[in-house]
Amino acid sequence: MQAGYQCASSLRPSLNEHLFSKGKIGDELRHLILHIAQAAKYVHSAIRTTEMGLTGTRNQFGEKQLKLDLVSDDIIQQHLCESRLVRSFVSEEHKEIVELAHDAPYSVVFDPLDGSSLVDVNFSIGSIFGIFRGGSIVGKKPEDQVAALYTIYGPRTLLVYCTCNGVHEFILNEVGEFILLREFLGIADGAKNFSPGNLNSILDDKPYHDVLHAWLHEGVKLRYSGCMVADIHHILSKGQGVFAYPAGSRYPDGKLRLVFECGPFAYIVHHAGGAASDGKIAIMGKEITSIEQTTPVIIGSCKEVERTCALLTR
Ligand code: P6P
Repeated sequence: MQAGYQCASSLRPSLNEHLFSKGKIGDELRHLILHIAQAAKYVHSAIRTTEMGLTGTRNQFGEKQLKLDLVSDDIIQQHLCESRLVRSFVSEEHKEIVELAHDAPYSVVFDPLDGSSLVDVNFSIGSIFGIFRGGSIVGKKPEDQVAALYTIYGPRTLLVYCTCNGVHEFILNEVGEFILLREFLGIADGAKNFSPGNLNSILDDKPYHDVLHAWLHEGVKLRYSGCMVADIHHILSKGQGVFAYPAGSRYPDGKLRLVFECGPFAYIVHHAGGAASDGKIAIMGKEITSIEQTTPVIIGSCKEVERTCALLTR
């Protein structure tokens, strides 16, 4: 079947069809994304069936691990391995890079269940993925990703992917298929919503205090859930907004992870017409020096990101 063939149907196209006809990628990357989507279906199920509670262990960031964190991590690992397309992966739940098939074409970075501590209050949580060509990701930059995607497990389970030809949103339907909901999501230059992370740092960070003051004075509405996936999805879904998690005394280098959180979202937001910065440089161009690297992040509507960074660095 020639690549230009379009399936003429009134039904919403499947993720596979959309990747094939609009993803502008090869079969191997398309199959890898489909394996990740398949893993997300099992994570969706695990959230509803896995016993709550802690494992008694901690991840590389010293955070207590929930049983669901490890179950989700195992599910994703298995699907990456079964794809035979992954040379190595880096998971937020592992201290080291895990080598799989040495001659495989891609490396994958992922946070298996971002915001998992919110599962007991039934808030939306999500999984975040970045895909690089080749081997080790240390020395690379988020702009070197060939794809990034996330899934959000809320009242509806959604998947959003980007492969450099726009940002596209899918919903998991009642028969377990991801079908297209909206394509070519865009982010306006100005923000009407703000998500202020690391809020306690305004006590010792006057510039951040001034940023908050400006947003409140201008009537910009607060939207903050405590899960980065949900808060960034809010920006992509509403087409505007700004999310900030600056550094502070508690997190001198920022709290959020460059590899597993900020890098994939910088790639997605960039391709939706938004921007992501650490306050000084674009996250897309920030070199990965270690898998544990954290970074301050201001991400969303590009004019608002620009203004916020200017105010924060005064
Ligand atoms: P705080 C979740 O633990 C997370 O990594 C992100 O998803 C979220 O944006 C942030 O931390 C929330 O941090 O300090 O508000 O609990």
